[in-house]
Amino acid sequence: MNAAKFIWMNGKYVPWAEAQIHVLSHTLHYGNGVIEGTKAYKTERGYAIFRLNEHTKRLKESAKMTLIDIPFTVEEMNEAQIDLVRKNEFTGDNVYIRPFAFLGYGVMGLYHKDAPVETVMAAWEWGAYLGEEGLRRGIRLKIASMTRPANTSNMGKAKASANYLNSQMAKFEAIESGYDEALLLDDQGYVAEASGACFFMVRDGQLISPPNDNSLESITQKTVIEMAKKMGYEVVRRRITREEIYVADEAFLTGTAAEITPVREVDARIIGKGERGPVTEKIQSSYFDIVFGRDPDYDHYLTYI
Ligand code: PPE
Repeated sequence: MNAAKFIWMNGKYVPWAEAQIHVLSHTLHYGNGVIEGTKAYKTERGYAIFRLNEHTKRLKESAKMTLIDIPFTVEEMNEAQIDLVRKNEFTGDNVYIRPFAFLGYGVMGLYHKDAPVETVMAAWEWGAYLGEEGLRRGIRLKIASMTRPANTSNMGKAKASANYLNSQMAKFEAIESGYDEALLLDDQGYVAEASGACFFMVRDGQLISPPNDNSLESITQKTVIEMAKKMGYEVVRRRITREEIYVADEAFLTGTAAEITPVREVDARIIGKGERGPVTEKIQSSYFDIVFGRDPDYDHYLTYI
């Protein structure tokens, strides 16, 4: 990864190499931690963080869901992220911000109430999540053999570290099988989400994305829905089964890191013409216009540094 200069830990700036923790930190053993993934883009007016407040609010909400009491307000954490991007003196187009909270050292055993809560904001330069070529040509997606955990046994709407074991296993299986990314179904067999992004398909000019019944409430998905409607597309939220995807005209993934990544193949079925489709291309280029500050209609989503 690309190291940066400073990491914000519990209100103080620490040099990158010194941002360390004890090996007996609670979260390292039992997995209860919460993360965010937020992006700052280099616009013509300097760096701007995309939908900062929504991301920070989601971190607070994830923590509430998993019973972690973050001792900072959303406003304080927003300020910390703005300051962090400034302090690190980045130069590239893409900066990824990873705010997170975890349980530190001092308590063993599952009951975590007395474990200290550590709050951290890190940021580094991170380019195309699924590759530059993936953004241009599209990626190959594999439906994972594991499903997302059912809502009766997990909290998929928390961006909780623990949820990423499932994502990791699915992603590994996809890559090992020669694909780029995994798509997970829910326990009923309907599309839930990709290992680290949400799913859209285009059929007969209509954009279809599953409801967030068993997925993160994705901020990029919400942005794409708003954009697509403004662009005149019909957007439908409904359940999707795997065979429908196989005959879709186009498909793409959305996420802070994945941005708008076209899907050109799913489980050995070529999607559309096997390249980035025309609707996907329009959505993708409009998204980049928004995050890079080229679309005044969405300026309210940008926090300039
Ligand atoms: N689902 C999952 C499971 C997920 O991890 C992400 C983001 C999304 C949907 C899309 O959410 P949003 O970013 O709000 O549109 N995944 C983050 C982590 C990626 C990583 O590998 O780390 C991200 O994109 O930042």
